[in-house]
Amino acid sequence: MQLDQSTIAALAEHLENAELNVQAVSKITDRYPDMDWEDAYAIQDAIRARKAARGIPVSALKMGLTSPGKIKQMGVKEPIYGFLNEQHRYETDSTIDTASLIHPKVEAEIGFVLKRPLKGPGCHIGDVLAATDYVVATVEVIDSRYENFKFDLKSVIADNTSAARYIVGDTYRQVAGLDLRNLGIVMRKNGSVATVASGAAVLGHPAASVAMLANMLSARGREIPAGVLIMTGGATEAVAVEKGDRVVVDFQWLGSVSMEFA
Ligand code: OOG
Ligand code: MG
Repeated sequence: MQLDQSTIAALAEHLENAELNVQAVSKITDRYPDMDWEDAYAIQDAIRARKAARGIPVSALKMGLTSPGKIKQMGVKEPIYGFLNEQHRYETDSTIDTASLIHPKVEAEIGFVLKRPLKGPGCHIGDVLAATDYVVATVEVIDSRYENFKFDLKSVIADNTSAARYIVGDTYRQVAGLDLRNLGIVMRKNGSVATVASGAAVLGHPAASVAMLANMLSARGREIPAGVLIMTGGATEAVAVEKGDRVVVDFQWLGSVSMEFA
């Protein structure tokens, strides 16, 4: 750790205020170039604690930067994790308030829910599939609190990995017999195809993203609890949206997720 506790608390407040005030800020590594990974996750944890203290529970865990599309778009190469809150969960066919977001983008993600907790290290795809209760189609709305959506890895980890909203489909499937690598995903914006992907875009197999999360959490003495939605990361590059847009994502045999930005 390079930062002291009061700096971590101040940066958490600064970034959460940027979210709550819908106001972009400059990336924090400009001011704290020596901050390290532990500092970055400590700031994220402090944001999580601020929300918990106001009675806002975590409802989903997320991985980010797990596909070639995302890595190429953002120019940052390593998978990262963050969290999502219950108040930011929407069901498919919902309307999202665009004015409460700075510069939103949408990402198609495969979601997992476990029937038992998963603890690393050494977790692999087989462990994840054996522990999975069901998979579900999801869309994440990301919204970096940084100006122009530009950041480095430490800044984006501290900013809770741009987490903002998520929309969950209504088709739940058990994994036995499913070929998640060959799950075709088609994202349409206002009727035109915006981007396409396959499940394999996410670290070769979306379950590998869940395994990686368990292994990353174990380094900090944590595990993935049962029953919590895990978003495995955008399978494609993220697509910018604005007021008036309608997005529909078809997940081949996993239903579709749609939303309108108002
Ligand atoms: C960071 C969050 C990435 C994903 O699914 O890859 C993410 C960002 O691109 O702003 O949520
Ligand atoms: Mg995402």
